[in-house]
Amino acid sequence: MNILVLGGDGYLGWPTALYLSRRGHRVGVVDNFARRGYDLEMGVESLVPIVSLQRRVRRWREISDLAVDTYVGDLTDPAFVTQAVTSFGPDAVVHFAEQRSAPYSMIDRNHAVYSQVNNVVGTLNLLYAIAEHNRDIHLVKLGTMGEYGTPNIDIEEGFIEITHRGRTDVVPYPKQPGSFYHLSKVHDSHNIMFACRIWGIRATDLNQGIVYGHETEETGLHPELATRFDYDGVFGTVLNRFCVQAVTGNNLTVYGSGGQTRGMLNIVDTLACIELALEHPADPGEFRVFNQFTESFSVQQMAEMVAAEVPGANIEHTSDPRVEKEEHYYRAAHTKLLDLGLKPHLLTSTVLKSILAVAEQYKANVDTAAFRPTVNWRSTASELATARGSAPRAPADHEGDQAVARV
Ligand code: NAD
Ligand code: USQ
Repeated sequence: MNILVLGGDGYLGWPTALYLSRRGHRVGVVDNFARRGYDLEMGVESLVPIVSLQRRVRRWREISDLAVDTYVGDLTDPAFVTQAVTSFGPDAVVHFAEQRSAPYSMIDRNHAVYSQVNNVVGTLNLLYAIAEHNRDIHLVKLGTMGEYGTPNIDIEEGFIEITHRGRTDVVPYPKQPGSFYHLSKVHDSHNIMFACRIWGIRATDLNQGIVYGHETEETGLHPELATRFDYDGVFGTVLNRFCVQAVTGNNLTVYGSGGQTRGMLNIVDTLACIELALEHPADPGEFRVFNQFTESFSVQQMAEMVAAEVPGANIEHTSDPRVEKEEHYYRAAHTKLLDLGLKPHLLTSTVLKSILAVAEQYKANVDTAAFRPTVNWRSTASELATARGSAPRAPADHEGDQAVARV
């Protein structure tokens, strides 16, 4: 297949691009380097050093003899999106290219507006480009389990059958997300579902849980193929953060009581799920939803699992900077990808040891000040807003790349 990977310079997009390239697909990568810009804005860096996209792509070609096309630009620019889609001619588009941090979206008004415009407008431009260029393109879009929130009933995969006053219908599962970022994914889902209905587009919305881990078969082939590893209080996700905190002798920061329960998956399963969705495309006009996670754990359980691997590691309960339920019911369906053949890589002690080993290898790069949670949901302007100003910026240039489009 010809597969265009949007957000292909990011944590998940880059390993996905390599994985698909190695499996014989023709791969193109789209990115505007906004993620690298957030690092500059926040004053943090990936724990594991990453080289520029162009250098990554050159290194991949040397190692594999496989080419990856690159398109540097911003999805909120409709002309760029149309040009990338028409010139690459994809059979499928895998769309990772969004601002993905809940805390970042909650810094202040400008960051909330930026996150929603970036994500919703980018996706809308993509839907138009697909509708105008080729309605047969299969859109595989990264959503989030956080779209559902934590209702007091079982979570279904996208849709729920409801009987109301004697009549029955199947409707989108109610959404109660917990940040302006998570809300952007809900808005995307509605727009994609509508586009499928009116234009006959085929789309798979992957409501993914929290991803952990770092290395994949392909990224492990050379240090210049490494993907990013975030551990800071804004972009670091919980399990990866706990691993870095543990190996650096810092407390594992459980927010509140730690009863917050989330669907989790290994980064290698993200790649497998994308491949399964691509190999079994949605039908024309179909909007389908897969819940993409393999296990669920409470934050407290994850902290205890990590602490058990690192002698002397200490768990600290801080007050929760977010507005979320600290204790709640959680049972979410996730059978559709298993039915397609997913073989989960579960969170064993061996897997934890491998993430801890990455953290150990690069611990000299850790800025311990970055662990601190700096964004509070209850406030309309966090300390980051006043300390850093509020206009997110993409870096202007990366090793001679074309200038990136506006952010
Ligand atoms: P990431 O921030 O590392 O990667 C996203 C990439 O998209 C970045 O390289 C960024 O520069 C690019 N991008 C953002 N806006 C863009 C725009 N307007 N135009 C072009 N490129 C743009 O994030 P990630 O962790 O790889 O996540 C990828 C996707 O998966 C996101 O949509 C995220 O919401 C979703 N997701 C991630 C996780 C997780 O745990 N990491 C879990 C569930 C869902
Ligand atoms: N948490 C702690 N301590 C920490 C960090 C986080 O207790 O040091 C808690 C948070 O309060 C939250 C949970 O851990 O209850 C998860 O937080 P997170 O930052 O790991 O994940 P989240 O903000 O939900 O976002 C991440 C990705 C996002 C994706 C989402 C999937 O950044 O892109 O959409 O996971 S899901 O959670 O299923 O919505």
